[in-house]
Amino acid sequence: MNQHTPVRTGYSACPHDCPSTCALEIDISGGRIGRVRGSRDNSFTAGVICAKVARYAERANHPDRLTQPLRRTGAKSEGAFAPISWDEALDEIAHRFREAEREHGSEAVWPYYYAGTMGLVMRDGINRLTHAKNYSRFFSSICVNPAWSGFLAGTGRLAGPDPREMAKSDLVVIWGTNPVSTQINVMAHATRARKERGAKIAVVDVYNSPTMEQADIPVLIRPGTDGALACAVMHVLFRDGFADRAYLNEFADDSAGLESHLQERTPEWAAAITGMPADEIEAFAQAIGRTPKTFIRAGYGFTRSRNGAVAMHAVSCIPTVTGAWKHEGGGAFHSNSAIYRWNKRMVEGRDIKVTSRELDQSRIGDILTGDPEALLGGPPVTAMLIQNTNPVSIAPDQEKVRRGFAREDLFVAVHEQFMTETARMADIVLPATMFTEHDDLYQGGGNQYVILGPKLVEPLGECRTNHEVICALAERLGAEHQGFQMSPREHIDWMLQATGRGTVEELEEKRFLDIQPDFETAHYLKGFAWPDGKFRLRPDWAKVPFSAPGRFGPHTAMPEWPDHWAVIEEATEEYPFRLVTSPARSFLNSSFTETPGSLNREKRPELMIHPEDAVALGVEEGGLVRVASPRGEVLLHAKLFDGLRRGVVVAESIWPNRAHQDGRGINSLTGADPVAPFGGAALHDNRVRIGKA
Ligand SMILES: Nc1nc2c(c(=O)[nH]1)N[C@H]1C(S)=C(S)[C@@H](COP(=O)(O)OP(=O)(O)OC[C@H]3O[C@@H](n4cnc5c(=O)[nH]c(N)nc54)[C@H](O)[C@@H]3O)O[C@H]1N2
Ligand SMILES: Nc1nc2c(c(=O)[nH]1)N[C@H]1C(S)=C(S)[C@@H](COP(=O)(O)OP(=O)(O)OC[C@H]3O[C@@H](n4cnc5c(=O)[nH]c(N)nc54)[C@H](O)[C@@H]3O)O[C@H]1N2
Ligand code: SF4
Ligand SMILES: [Mo]
Repeated sequence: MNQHTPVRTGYSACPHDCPSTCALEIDISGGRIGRVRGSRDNSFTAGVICAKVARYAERANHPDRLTQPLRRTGAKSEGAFAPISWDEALDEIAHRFREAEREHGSEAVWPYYYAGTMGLVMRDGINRLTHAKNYSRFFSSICVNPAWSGFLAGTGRLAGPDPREMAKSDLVVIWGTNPVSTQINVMAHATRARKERGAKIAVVDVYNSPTMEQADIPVLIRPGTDGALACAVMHVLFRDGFADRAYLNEFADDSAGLESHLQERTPEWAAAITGMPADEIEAFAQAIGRTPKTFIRAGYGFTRSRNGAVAMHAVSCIPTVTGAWKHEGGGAFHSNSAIYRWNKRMVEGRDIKVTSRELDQSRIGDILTGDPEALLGGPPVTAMLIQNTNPVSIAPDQEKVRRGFAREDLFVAVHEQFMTETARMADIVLPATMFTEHDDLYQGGGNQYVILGPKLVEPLGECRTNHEVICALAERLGAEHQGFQMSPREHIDWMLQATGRGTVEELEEKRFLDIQPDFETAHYLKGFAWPDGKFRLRPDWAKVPFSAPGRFGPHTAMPEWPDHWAVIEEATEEYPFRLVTSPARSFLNSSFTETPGSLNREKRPELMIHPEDAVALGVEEGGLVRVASPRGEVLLHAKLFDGLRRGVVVAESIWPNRAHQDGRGINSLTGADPVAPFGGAALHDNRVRIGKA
């Protein structure tokens, strides 16, 4: 930054798909952003942000940012494009959408998006176009469905104790999440508890993650076995008198039924499934039993398995057995999504009557390759608009995804900040603004703040916002709704007012709103969110209040009680290893794979493998290995690592496909078969075989 240009501070929120949703303070000088810091005034962010966003100037001011609309000139995926004007680009998209509709009906058009920005206006506005045109709807499934439905199965509500209470806990159990890499603020609050009150930190993971390295109680298990671990913990809690029977009688549906079900779920039983020695399971259970203020921070990672919803429910039963929900600094927290209750009528056009099918995000490979079942018996998808997501890299069953995008009869427009691997497959590429270049409104999934992210600098080059693109297409396509006539700021104001949260001017003044529910509500002291107020130890999945177009996967075979549900992709003789694709610290899904700071730290795509397994395979440190699953194969460099159970391998992800030697990325290995009961992708649940390349 030029030292002679004055620096001012802009206030914003991190727009990325991360539960922390940090409140930011951004240096601005000469129309560009510089250093980014976490806000100290925001009590959840508390001055802490991750390194990749602190270096955001690298991304915002990157020489490879898209700055003008482009039209493909060569073959699909060749990457040859020529600049065109915005009018030409938008006219062509509208023309192709109309053609698709004329040929196959409106459902042939599938607007596709995800959470590359979490701004409520820029992310969700695409649904208004979908609704107004009765295009195929988007069933969002890739990230949260198993986790959210699993949590809801017990509590009935997707919220919990104030996450800042971690600092007041005596035992913080970080379960199936790696906050050092994926949501740094959790670590900040947990380590405060350790420093200020001598609290212990337990970490449940499948490898010695950067978070587990800091644990007082490391709980290292095999992937997809969290249900077994939770059952054994509860077995010990009942057996050794740690169950709070008075609490259970008042607040749970059938604790006697659970207790008898758990009779045989002993630590020895769980040891055989989890790979964790029974005495260590005992010690973990004893720590939970002896510590009334145990705070379980349950993440997403352990739910990205075919039994993920069952596992999340099992984990959420633990504080019900001990009654930890009663205490400040106790209970279980996963997400606060239920507390926001936004009125999205205007932004999403929810008042429009829609009859179109809902296509599953995670099954984009099946959908684009014409699987009749995935298409729900309807017409093929022949036209797409894609915003804020990079499916060619991040979606499961990548071989199919790539075959789908290569179809000559498929028209694709991608609105992006960078030439991602999805953009390279597009017919039209549109340049998108970054969060500092547009107005938006954010909510914290892992906290309780509503944060305003106002436009701070002018858009780079010819970049336009998602909202501008949606409104411009609506006009060309004759889509009508009041929401297309409003500015982003008007949308923010409307949503705030319609939800009873004041006005945009007021929020501008305050920067953020703390909407933490009162203690009694957050801790379920007035009962859980079911008609009888009782936590469901024995879940009725048909009644779980999760919005989905149906039930999927082997949902009719779900266990009656918390359990190890053996539907995971267990290793076989042909595929003797279990592969997990844990998030890399310096990437965020496929974002930040373009910034030098992140690339320097991550170096190259690797497979972490136990040294004894490596010896057995004749694989050496740094050697190239070929990893194959029933769906595809990938080349990775071996990294010998003893912080894993034997037979488990981890590939920190998501590298661009082209970073792999033969251009095939990690999701060539992962599957898109839906997780029961409400869909989702089992990205960490893969059987693989490994050989020297
Ligand atoms: N640096 C970075 N930050 C990110 C992301 C990223 O890619 N990189 N992604 C963002 C997104 S979209 C999300 S949804 C959140 C997700 O954040 P988290 O809730 O942290 O979930 P994951 O990141 O999917 O996985 C976290 C951990 O779960 C472990 N895990 C995998 N399988 C199992 C299992 O069967 N049992 C147990 N106990 N552990 C298991 C993995 O090894 C990993 O360490 O993070 C966000 N933040
Ligand atoms: N193997 C494996 N695969 C995974 C996961 C895993 O753990 N392992 N994690 C899964 C999870 S949890 C998720 S959520 C998905 C996430 O996958 P994606 O939703 O695809 O997330 P990103 O890869 O971050 O891509 C977001 C894109 O949005 C663009 N973008 C950002 N802001 C804007 C904007 O304002 N406008 C426009 N037009 N574009 C914008 C960014 O440049 C970026 O290319 O990946 C999933 N895939
Ligand atoms: S921790 Fe998450 S929300 Fe906070 S700055 Fe980093 S990516 Fe953004
Ligand atoms: Mo996610």
